[in-house]
Amino acid sequence: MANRLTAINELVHNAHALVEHPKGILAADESSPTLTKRFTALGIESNEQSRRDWRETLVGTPGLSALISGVILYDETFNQKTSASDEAFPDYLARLGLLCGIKVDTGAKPLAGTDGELVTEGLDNLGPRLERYYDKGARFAKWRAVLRIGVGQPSPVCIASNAHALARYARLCQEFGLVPIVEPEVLMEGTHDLDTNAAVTRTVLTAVFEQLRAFDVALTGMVLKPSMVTPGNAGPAVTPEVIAQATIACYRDTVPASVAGIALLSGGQSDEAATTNLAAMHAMDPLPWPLTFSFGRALQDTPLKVWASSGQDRELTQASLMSRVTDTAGALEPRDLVTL
Ligand code: 5MM
Repeated sequence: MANRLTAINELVHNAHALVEHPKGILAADESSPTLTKRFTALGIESNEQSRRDWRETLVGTPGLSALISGVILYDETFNQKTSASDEAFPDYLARLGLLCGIKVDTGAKPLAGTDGELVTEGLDNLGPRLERYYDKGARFAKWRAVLRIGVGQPSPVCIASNAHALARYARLCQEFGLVPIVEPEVLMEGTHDLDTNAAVTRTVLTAVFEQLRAFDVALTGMVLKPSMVTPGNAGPAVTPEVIAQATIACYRDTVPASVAGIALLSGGQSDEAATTNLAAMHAMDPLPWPLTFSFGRALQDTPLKVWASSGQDRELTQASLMSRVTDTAGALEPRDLVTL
């Protein structure tokens, strides 16, 4: 890095580029076991080549960079070359006008002292890994913490452990020139109601920002990737407007206006629900931060079915992805931010 000022300028520039209207982020960083599960459910064989072909098809979608700012890759893909042009994926993304992201956590593991709760690991040796990723073309990174709602859960120790790890990761990313995407996901599995999720999400985000401040993370050079405030998937259903109000109220109270932006995850919601909820949030302008999407399943599930049912037809699959991306980006209204 030339000096700290140059580094901060680049971070802030890239962080804002990630959430610049009308773009969002494509999360294609499923670990191999997760992608294998998704492939197997649709009868697709999962191996290094088939996973490479799937990711190459997605990112090679013509016109993608008009609506997608960046793509989050998994380490396997990051180190692969494209079959068509024999380019390293980070170089391929750069040529297509897409920022290259990399998932750097090593997964959620059992947290000792809790009743089956999880803490995300990956801090060991993270600095040298980030340096290598930056040198090979990554410009942002992602770390996902998962918090389950249940009786007495998430526990204070689970929240504190994950918030601490997210902040350590974020600070290290910024030291190595990568924009950290900070992802504390409150899972939607369960019978809980909306208010329960709202209370948990509020507590989690408060803890995360306390830790980010403790580590002096530059908020202008990071993107928050939270879950929407919804009832549990087996809980009492509410309208998109109620979800939007609860979500935005929660973020207003906990997310400083100085973050570069918020890029929501879809969390296993249907394509339609994720997009409708995002649109309902945008109807609540003015908002203090750019608000966009960083969806995995809500962008990929439909194209993956097309990929499977069409005998891996590239054009049909890309048309399906482009349709999902267009619908989702269509939920983002160009609006003035709140003037503070
Ligand atoms: C795309 O999947 C990401 C990696 O998941 P695993 O580590 O479980 O394999 C995941 O972090 C994803 O980026 C987020 O969950 C957002 O994706 P969704 O599908 O919730 O929008």
